[in-house]
Amino acid sequence: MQTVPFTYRIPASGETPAGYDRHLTRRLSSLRGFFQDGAAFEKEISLGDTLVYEVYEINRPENSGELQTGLSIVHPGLIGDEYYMTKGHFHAELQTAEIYHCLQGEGVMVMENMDGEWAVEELRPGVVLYILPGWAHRSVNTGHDEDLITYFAYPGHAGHDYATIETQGFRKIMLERDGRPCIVDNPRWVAPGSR
Ligand code: S6P
Ligand code: ZN
Repeated sequence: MQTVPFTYRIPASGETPAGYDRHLTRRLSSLRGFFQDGAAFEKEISLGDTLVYEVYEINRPENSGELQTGLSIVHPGLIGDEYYMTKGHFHAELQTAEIYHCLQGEGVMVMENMDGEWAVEELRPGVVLYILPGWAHRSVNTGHDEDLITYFAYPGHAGHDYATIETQGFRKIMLERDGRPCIVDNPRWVAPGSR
């Protein structure tokens, strides 16, 4: 890990990210149960364990004086009529914010908090999204051919709570209707406490 100030690069369009410490890949097999249409998911995975999204991270200590930063790349695709997306999470240290800067592609961030509020914000190149503390977030690629690429930064000690979203889902999901992205109530959403 670096012990003096350092630089790294946001790759030019089409370039493979270089100089990052970690490269995480999320394939269909790691997303079983996340999409609405189970039959479409099984059909798709029978054709191959497709790469859905990737994360390139800079490795920093997990303390509040540090920042965790990197790139998130969601590939284009659909499972049934639901767009490729990240798992989504709350931060384990709930009251921590996050910044996303959209670099390429078309997408949205689906968000909600523990008070029942939700929000969906468009991600387009140049847009900076400030996610308030306490809001779960999931990026969704609503484009048809292009990767959705974002640069993120969040407090070093934030950590991740994936279990809450894995159990209850997000209140809203993004489906394609007549070729366009639509925000739809999640029919499988489970109210906290009713499990
Ligand atoms: C981490 C930050 C991103 C996501 C990445 C993948 O706090 O929000 O780096 O980790 O976009 O999403 P997920 O939900 O699989 O972590
Ligand atoms: Zn996050």
